[in-house]
Amino acid sequence: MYKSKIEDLSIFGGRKTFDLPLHVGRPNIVDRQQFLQHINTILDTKWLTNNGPYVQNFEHKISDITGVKHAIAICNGTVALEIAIRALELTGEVIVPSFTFVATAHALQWQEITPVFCDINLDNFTIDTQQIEKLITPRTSGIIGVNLWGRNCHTAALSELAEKYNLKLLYDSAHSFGCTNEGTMVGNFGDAEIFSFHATKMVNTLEGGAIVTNNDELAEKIRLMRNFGFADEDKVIYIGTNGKMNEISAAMGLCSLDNIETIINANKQNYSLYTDGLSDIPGIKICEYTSESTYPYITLYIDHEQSVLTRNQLVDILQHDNILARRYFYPGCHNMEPYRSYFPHSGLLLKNTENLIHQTLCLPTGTSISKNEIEETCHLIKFIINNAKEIKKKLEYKNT
Ligand code: T4K
Repeated sequence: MYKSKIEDLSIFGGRKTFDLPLHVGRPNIVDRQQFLQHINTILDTKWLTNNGPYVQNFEHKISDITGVKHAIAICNGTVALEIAIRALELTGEVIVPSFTFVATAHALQWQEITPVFCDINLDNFTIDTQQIEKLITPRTSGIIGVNLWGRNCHTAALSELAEKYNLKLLYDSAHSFGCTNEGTMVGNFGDAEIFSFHATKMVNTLEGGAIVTNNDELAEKIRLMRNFGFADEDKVIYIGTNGKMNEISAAMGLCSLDNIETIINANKQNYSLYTDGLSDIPGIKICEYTSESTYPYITLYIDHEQSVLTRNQLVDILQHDNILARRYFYPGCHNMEPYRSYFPHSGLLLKNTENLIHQTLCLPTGTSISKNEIEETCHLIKFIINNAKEIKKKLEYKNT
């Protein structure tokens, strides 16, 4: 039911637009029957984990789709980052954007490597290649580029920098499985890349991730590190961890991959509905994708001066109406602990990040949101912004 007066907004006591919450990151569950059959097979064969047939099959499919020589399935994206960082022998300092999920920074700090936060480009929210050079010190051992929200880093410039300064180059492509970069599948860049297959990702394995690389030696090392460093039954040759993916996760991943076109098409259709529904709203811009992306996130950019309401006020109003918009990636890694205490002034170098953390929000997409729900969401946002001055006053009054 469309709202016609501001008292209809749930934040002011009106009925919620949706009875059940609409989530950002609702899992794509595409073929329940196939998944249940796989679970039965796994239980019958009694092979649950430790590089079982489903994991191997999943890895082959990842390699086939991305065209990367080696795909190593891992229990989640964070551990994938941790293993890749260790296998690449990163030490000292690594340059990384602050505008990312905190796992990117934590995977370094967890191994006592200092994440040195770099600003981002405003064209596509990826690491600012102009700033990197200023952050390099004798302790710098690598760069982690984050392909944020399915948008590509400036890979040519990053490769040039890595080569010039003899740095390792790793990509956090947690959001970018299935995307291409100037015609090449994401996964083929840098020394290695990682994907996340968490429940909230376009392709999901419940919890899961992968490291992909075209480097034979590195791949072998990563495989061993994923399994405690065992080279043979009783022979450990590296420090390792337990980074293995289990068979049920891999089965879920295979179901996702079998239906990847359906998921991408749903994302594209949602993006086009949002683009139509949110056009011509003052101060609201939907962040654009090129056709190289899988359109995994719907991100809005809010220009406070034009929209009158702040991003936080808009998120608050939407959440009351059961549209659980998210403030990804607020407040930026540099404003989270322990980084905030370690480097209290790092924000001074992060001008674009400091602005963006107050200006973006993500809306629901994927296979579980309907055309009707998107249209109602867009209509609600339009209604809110069209009545922004009055709403702002009422919010101020409510908070006094
Ligand atoms: N690098 C980057 C750039 C990343 O974005 C991430 C993870 C990583 C590395 C690390 O990869 P993983 O170790 O996670 O594989 C979520 C995800 O947990 C996280 O995977 C993701 N990025 C991040 C962007 O978002 P939260 O803390 O926002 O999750 P949560 O629990 O609030 O869930 C998000 C929404 O999804 C909620 O509204 C509820 C809904 N949801 C969630 C789950 C798990 C469901 O409807 N069903 C579910 O099963 O981090």
